[in-house]
Amino acid sequence: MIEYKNVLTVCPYCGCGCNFYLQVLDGELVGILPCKSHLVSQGKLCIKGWNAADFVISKDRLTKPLMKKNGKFVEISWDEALKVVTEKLKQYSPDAVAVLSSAKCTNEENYLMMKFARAVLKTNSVDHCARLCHASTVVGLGKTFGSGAMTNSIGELEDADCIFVIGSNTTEQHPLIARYIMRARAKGAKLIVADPRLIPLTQFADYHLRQRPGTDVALLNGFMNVILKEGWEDKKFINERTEGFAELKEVVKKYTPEYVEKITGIPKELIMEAARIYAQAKSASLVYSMGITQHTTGVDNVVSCSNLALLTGNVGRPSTGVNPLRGQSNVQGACDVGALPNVYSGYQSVADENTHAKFEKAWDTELPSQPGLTVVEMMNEAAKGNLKAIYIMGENPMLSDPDIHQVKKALENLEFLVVQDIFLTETAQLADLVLPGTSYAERDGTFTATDRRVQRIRKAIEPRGESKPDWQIICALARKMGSKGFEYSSPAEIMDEIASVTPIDGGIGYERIEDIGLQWPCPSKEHPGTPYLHQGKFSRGKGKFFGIEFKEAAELPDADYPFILTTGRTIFHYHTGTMTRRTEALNREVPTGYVEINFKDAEKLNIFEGEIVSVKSRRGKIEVKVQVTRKVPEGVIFIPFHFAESPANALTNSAFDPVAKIPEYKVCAVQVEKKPSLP
Ligand SMILES: Nc1nc2c(c(=O)[nH]1)N[C@H]1C(S)=C(S)[C@@H](COP(=O)(O)OP(=O)(O)OC[C@H]3O[C@@H](n4cnc5c(=O)[nH]c(N)nc54)[C@H](O)[C@@H]3O)O[C@H]1N2
Ligand SMILES: Nc1nc2c(c(=O)[nH]1)N[C@H]1C(S)=C(S)[C@@H](COP(=O)(O)OP(=O)(O)OC[C@H]3O[C@@H](n4cnc5c(=O)[nH]c(N)nc54)[C@H](O)[C@@H]3O)O[C@H]1N2
Ligand code: SF4
Ligand SMILES: [Mo]
Repeated sequence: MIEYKNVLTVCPYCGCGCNFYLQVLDGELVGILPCKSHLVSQGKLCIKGWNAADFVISKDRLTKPLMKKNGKFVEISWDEALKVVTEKLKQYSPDAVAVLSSAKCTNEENYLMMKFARAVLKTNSVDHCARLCHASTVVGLGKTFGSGAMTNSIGELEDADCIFVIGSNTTEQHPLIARYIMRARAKGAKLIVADPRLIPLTQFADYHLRQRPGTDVALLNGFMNVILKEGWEDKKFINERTEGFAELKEVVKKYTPEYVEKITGIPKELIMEAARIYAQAKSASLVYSMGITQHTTGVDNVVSCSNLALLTGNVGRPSTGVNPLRGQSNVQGACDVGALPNVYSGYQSVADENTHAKFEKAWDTELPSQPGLTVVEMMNEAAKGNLKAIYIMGENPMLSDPDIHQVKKALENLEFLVVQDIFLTETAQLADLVLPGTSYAERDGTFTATDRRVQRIRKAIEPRGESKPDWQIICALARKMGSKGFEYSSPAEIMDEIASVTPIDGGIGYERIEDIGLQWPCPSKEHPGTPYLHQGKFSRGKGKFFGIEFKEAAELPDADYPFILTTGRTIFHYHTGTMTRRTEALNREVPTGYVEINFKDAEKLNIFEGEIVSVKSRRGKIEVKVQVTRKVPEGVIFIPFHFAESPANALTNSAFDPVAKIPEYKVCAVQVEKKPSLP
């Protein structure tokens, strides 16, 4: 009998959290249908969402555990695989092991992975790609507001009077959020975009502020200088709801529009005009992403965004706020449930004695209290030989981490590397053992979208071959290592445990999120969830200003490396391409890597559209196809990091923000060379 069904689930790509139906015919995945009733996506999807079935049924999917013997992978049984992993991991002291969790995996799996690291391996060295992404947000907004998450909801953007997009290519990277910005625009809202590149949104912007990369602190201080000079600040809000104003006022004094023009290259009139528009709007929403966070001054940039919103009273009301757009389908969730080296679920500090005692009691075991290593630190320690084994679930650092020559050295230096993925990635190829996980379409769980909305993903088809859901693999390993507390019968049961130890998720359970999901904080079963944060009171009490001085990026152009390289994404591909490059419709649009170079620079270097050039930094060199364009300004080139054949991260700098430890993906110095032509 032919069985046909539609299974409602969440898109596995970005943090917009769009819902769609997986169409299943006779047990096989045959297509995607959008979901009209979903709050955010409302029956729309971007091109990746429409095509999110292809990679699931790819022939390249991992179907059996693999072990490297004499330099080659051979298939082994699950029994053998689990035995090898447990025997190996048991050999090492807690300081010599680390775990990378995954924003592609569910909340339940991330919770289990951090529980595995802490309760079984006895280390707090658990981290994930949020470190490369919004670590600056978690630290920065934590300091100023007390909570490092998007303050408002996606839908609220539509009713803002002014939207200030800084360092977010929203149309390409959060397409279904960009829709709400466009709707606001259609209703008459003013749009300010601060971005060094021409991006689709700049066509619709009332003001495009085109700064030199890495100068956002100066720009934001410039806004605040103008606002204070003109008396446009919200005095009542500042008095009643904030602290630290005097410090801020003192610091921004010298950031006059003239001075800021010198640093950023943005004409002072534009800065003055844009500052006025933002300050005088009844409700202004600030939206940011990697253009703000991925700098050695990432935390400073985030705090500056928050300073501006506090100064003008644009927090704690609908359609206002400071809105970091979280990237991965479940990066918000992976952070929320504690896949970070310094906190348990719900951002409860590992260093806090009461929290420590609470988790020791809940999990009935001894736990480490020293915060663990972050992503880049793990690679550094592995290179030095201090870290001996890493267990990576659903990440591909061999393409996504900065300075991949170093990453390769580090991973090769390990005594034992286990990778749990759905494909044999560049990272998995270096592993001693590879465990096959299932894709999002083959298991149950929850993802948390960027606006803190916890939503259900649902199993539509059976796992490929012998692959297993990540949560089952972690549980099987933990039990094999002799640990208690990993006997779950379903993801729903894991969520109940999360709710029981995590105040912000206290009221969340599967029975409540069958339809539309719930936004944390949701402390009790009666609580309706929280569309916007900090109403009446900030999570930390008062909102805090910090006076922030501008600092240059770690590596600036010079005579040898005269260009600034900035890296990022295109709408058609996702990160290291494991999924989108196995999707025909997407590959057809952008089949290989490229470098965007300004037409004047191209002319000076005598290079042409489509030509292959070499791009070199102090760390490496790649060959890549040229796109001559106006999208980047003179002196700046852009390379997306999706492509293994021209990996941007062979060039990037692993210098990181001192507190958030996020690497500077958005600025480093490079040279572009025309290749000698054939005789
Ligand atoms: N199609 C697609 N969508 C994605 C992803 C993907 O890989 N592909 N990844 C997801 C993930 S994990 C993330 S984190 C998000 C990222 O989403 P975004 O942050 O929007 O994407 P990026 O391309 O990294 O960079 C954002 C913008 O920052 C600008 N920029 C560069 N340097 C600076 C600077 O110094 N200052 C300012 N103000 N801007 C600067 C760039 O020109 C770019 O327009 O996207 C998510 N969505
Ligand atoms: N140069 C440069 N580098 C960057 C950035 C940049 O802007 N510029 N951005 C950074 C940012 S913001 C991010 S978020 C990181 C992303 O870095 P990564 O997280 O390393 O990149 P992904 O390709 O998303 O890796 C996810 C992996 O999970 C696998 N996977 C998918 N679904 C599942 C599943 O259900 N289970 C398991 N076990 N595995 C699964 C995929 O096959 C893939 O190998 O890259 C960072 N790197
Ligand atoms: S906007 Fe994001 S969540 Fe929505 S369909 Fe596209 S990739 Fe998926
Ligand atoms: Mo990200």
